[in-house]
Amino acid sequence: MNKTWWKEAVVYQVYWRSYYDSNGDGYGDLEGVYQKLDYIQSLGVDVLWLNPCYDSPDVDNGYDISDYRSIMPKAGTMATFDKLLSAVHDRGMKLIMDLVVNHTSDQHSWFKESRSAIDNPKRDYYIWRKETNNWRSYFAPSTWTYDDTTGEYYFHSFSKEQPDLNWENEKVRQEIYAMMRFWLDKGIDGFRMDVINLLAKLPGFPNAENPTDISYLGNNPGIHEYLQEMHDKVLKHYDAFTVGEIPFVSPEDGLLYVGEGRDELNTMFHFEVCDYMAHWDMQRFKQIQARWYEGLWGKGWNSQFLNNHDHTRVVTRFGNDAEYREQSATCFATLIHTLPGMPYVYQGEEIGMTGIRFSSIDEYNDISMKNKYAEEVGKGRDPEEVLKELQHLSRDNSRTPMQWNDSPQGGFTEGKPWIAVNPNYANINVEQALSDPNSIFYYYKKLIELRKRNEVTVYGSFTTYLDEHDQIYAYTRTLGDESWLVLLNISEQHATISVADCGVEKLGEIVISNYAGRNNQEKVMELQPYEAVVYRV
Ligand code: TEU
Repeated sequence: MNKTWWKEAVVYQVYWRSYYDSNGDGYGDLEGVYQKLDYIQSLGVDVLWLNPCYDSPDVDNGYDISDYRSIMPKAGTMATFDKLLSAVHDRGMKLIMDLVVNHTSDQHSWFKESRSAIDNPKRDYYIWRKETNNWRSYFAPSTWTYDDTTGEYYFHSFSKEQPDLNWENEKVRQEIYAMMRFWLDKGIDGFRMDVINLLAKLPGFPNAENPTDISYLGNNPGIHEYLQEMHDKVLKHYDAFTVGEIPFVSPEDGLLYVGEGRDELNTMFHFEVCDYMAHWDMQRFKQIQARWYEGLWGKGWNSQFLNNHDHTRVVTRFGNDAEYREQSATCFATLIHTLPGMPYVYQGEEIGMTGIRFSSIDEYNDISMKNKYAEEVGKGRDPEEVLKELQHLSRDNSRTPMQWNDSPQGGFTEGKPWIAVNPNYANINVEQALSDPNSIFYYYKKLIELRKRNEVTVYGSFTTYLDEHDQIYAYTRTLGDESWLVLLNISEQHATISVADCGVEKLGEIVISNYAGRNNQEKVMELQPYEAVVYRV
């Protein structure tokens, strides 16, 4: 298997607007990220993924870009960006940017020109039609919005403020490739590519049999030609790492995007867990991991993550953010850092930050949730019932500000935060974590160190045991004569297992564990709630 730097890397995702506010305007900013680089570096991560900070009206928190080559004022200036990039490199880390090229903001100059007249030279930078179809968008009941000026509809996979670019237009592709070179020439180390499999549209926009299954938005004919052209015109000329955000994809299709030799992307995120598993389901998770290992191992590279800026924090969604918060946080961390694929740490995950429940829709910011709430209440449904229904998976669950200490606003800002700080900041914060040698932070730090010192967690084969067990996830990673056994009790109940059922005769040294007192002499083990233990065997 080809060894590369990015296969051995751990990525830390920085949602800058919620990271640290350096100027008291209530928003995190790039200067704030710069000031926290020593903290980030101390975790041992290799790559920072910076969510979009390009100029934007901020309808979708930066995923509606109005100028790809300037920095959003609330984030800072290009000079600050350059300072941040240089400081990341000085610390031996890399920085990847979010590439959002399926759509722009409706305030982008391209769209303003395109919508101004039927015969405007930039008209077909976007997708215009006289009639619509029955497709839903991610953030609206229809993918079409009527534009009075020219009496036609334009297409948007997300909100009406995010018109899709027309990738069939070569001029559009050239504009995007030039923009990518602009950022790569500044020295960034690659891109996280936003819904990159949506670039190609289903020819003719036929009505869908089931419009609520929006998978018609992705993986359409032409997508691989676009990505191979992007690789040929841009990526192959740089040492650029790429990870594609790829919803609606199977392992077989995924291989078409990340297969070695396909000359498209290096790695990907699939969403079989985060988009379709609202709560923890061990059997389903095991089956997903088995299919993706079977589909990609030795041929392409996968990612491992359980939360990000779009998905509720792992301890709240899949673990236990009360009695077993620390145990479930470290149990899931062990899972993510020992499964095959590249681990992603979402800011705050390393200190066990939790999701929130705001009591009013007015406290939420997420356009996806607010649009859905308006749509459902607009049907006459009880607002309280709709709010309760949407809270669990609201994207704002993971967007509350980073909790630095127990001072007002968790030390995030001296001003009024753009979104409320989780009230539990007084006891869940970085300062507390750094002062406690047994904190979640130091457990993450140790996991990341272990990955750096032991290639078995990166390149080792993956064999599972106790497959029918609903609480225990047991698997080995093996590379040459080095083999690790990972035992995870992903449940609130105790679970008793026999070591012999895990394919090993004798346990070796304990590599890492989240409970004290475990030894390697046991033949039968009673694992505690959310206990994680890794042995050399
Ligand atoms: O997200 C794509 C998207 O719609 C996700 O929310 C989806 O539920 C899943 O995570 C991928 O299937 C990207 C960005 O991450 C998100 O923040 C943006 O709002 C969206 O694209 C539009 O750019």
